[in-house]
Amino acid sequence: MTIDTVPALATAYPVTQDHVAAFRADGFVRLSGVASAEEAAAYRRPIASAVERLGTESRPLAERDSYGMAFLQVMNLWRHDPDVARFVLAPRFADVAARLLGVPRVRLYHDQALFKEPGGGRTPWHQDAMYWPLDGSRCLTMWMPLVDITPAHGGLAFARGSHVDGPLSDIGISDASEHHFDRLVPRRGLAVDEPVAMRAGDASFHSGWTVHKALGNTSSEMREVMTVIWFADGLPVLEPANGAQENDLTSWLPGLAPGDTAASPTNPVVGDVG
Ligand SMILES: O=C(O)CCC(=O)C(=O)O
Repeated sequence: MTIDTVPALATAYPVTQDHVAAFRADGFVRLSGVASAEEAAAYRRPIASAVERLGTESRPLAERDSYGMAFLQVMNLWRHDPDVARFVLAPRFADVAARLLGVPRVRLYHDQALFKEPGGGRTPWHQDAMYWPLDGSRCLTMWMPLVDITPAHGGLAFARGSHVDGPLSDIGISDASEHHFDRLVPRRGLAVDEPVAMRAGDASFHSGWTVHKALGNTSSEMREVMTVIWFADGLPVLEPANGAQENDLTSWLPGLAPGDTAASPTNPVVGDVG
């Protein structure tokens, strides 16, 4: 497939005041039809083929730990495939991200495909920003299935309002994080927004500190999901608070140090919709 055959994704998605209010209050929002069925279908092939080409996991599910069983995780696809780059750098998606954050512009942090295999395990409760040397309240993730999914494919659940107090643990995605948040969520009186059926091209957007998890995939089909993470333009790089953040600094903000503006060549500004 050549670069001209994938759709541009350059028109605006109609983000409403209610979407913004929900994102700010709950820490996430679910939006229908961010990409049309045709647009999602056009990108499914290059993304799935990049996952196939670039993925490194070869162990059977039974030989993996909880993290490894949760998904085939392939990052930075946009740097390897021009068609996937059109998706990751799409003005429409970045414009939604900027509107939800309430900022003029966002920069790309990184992308990752999260394909949950049939029989793949749950994704334990966690907060993404625990991995990021950035102000997590100014970062967000788009999670978009490229195929129609039901909760049984491994839908995403959110703890509503869990983003407001920033970091609630320093535990990475693991059985320990699941255990920690399984106790913390009810103790804080947070409601769990259960997974919903989604059409290819629907998407959820969640804030960096929102506690979330995904169900295991009990279906017989691959859950093909693509994610993109952005942050508000102008953020400073923070002193890494743990080893995961040190790794992220090297991987996703190359050449930068704490105190620098987070704007390496791999963090382009995105978002000018037509
Ligand atoms: O797709 C999953 O299973 C988990 C997704 C997730 O944690 C994320 O996108 O931040």
